[in-house]
Amino acid sequence: MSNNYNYQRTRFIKSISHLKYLPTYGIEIAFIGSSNTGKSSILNTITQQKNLAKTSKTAGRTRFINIFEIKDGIRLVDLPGYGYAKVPKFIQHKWQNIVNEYLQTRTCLKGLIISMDIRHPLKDMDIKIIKWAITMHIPILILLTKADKLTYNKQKNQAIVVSNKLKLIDNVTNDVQVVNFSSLKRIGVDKLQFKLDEWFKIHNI
Ligand SMILES: Nc1nc2c(ncn2[C@@H]2O[C@H](COP(=O)(O)OP(=O)(O)O)[C@@H](O)[C@H]2O)c(=O)[nH]1
Ligand SMILES: [Mg+2]
Repeated sequence: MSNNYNYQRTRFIKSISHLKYLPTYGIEIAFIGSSNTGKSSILNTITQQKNLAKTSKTAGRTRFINIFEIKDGIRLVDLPGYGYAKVPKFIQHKWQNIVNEYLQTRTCLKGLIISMDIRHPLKDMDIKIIKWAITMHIPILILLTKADKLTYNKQKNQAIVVSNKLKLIDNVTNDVQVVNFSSLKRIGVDKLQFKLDEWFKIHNI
């Protein structure tokens, strides 16, 4: 099935440090996850633009909410990463506050892509966000990123392990889809686009 949205035409709108600068209409899918799990790379990969979202070798650099537009009223949002030890606690809190506020108040938010390094999945914060999203009826897709770091068999096994662990979490009654992803090897790109298409279509845009 071909994609209905032209992700290659995605353009950067702005970086914001406060929610009051967010657009007030349309719908958004947000990317969330620990720092350095490859969130910005995912955005570059699905849009086939090398430098759309700035990637970083130094984790924790993305302090702002970065807004991208696929077309008018349809946006992708790169949220600041959480849990980078080398950043002072008070700064971490500031970043997390904006993310918390975004999650709690943003009515445009129609789906969450949660990125977890395939080698270190389901950290405490990941589980908190998964539980929260399910309670709020926000659809989620879990990407196990940097899948290229494991052999094919280990990748497959890890996706099963994560799916099974999710089933043990309270509230996770509906099946949460877990997809192995690699920006480097372009693993899982079609599945991610398919999911985004599906979510956008629900809202008839
Ligand atoms: N091996 C591998 N490295 C990746 C992949 N995606 C991102 N990286 C690397 O991981 C680091 C963090 O990536 P970035 O996209 O900036 O992560 P973010 O902090 O979550 O936005 C960078 O050094 C990337 O080159 C991937 O699919 N495979
Ligand atoms: Mg980033």
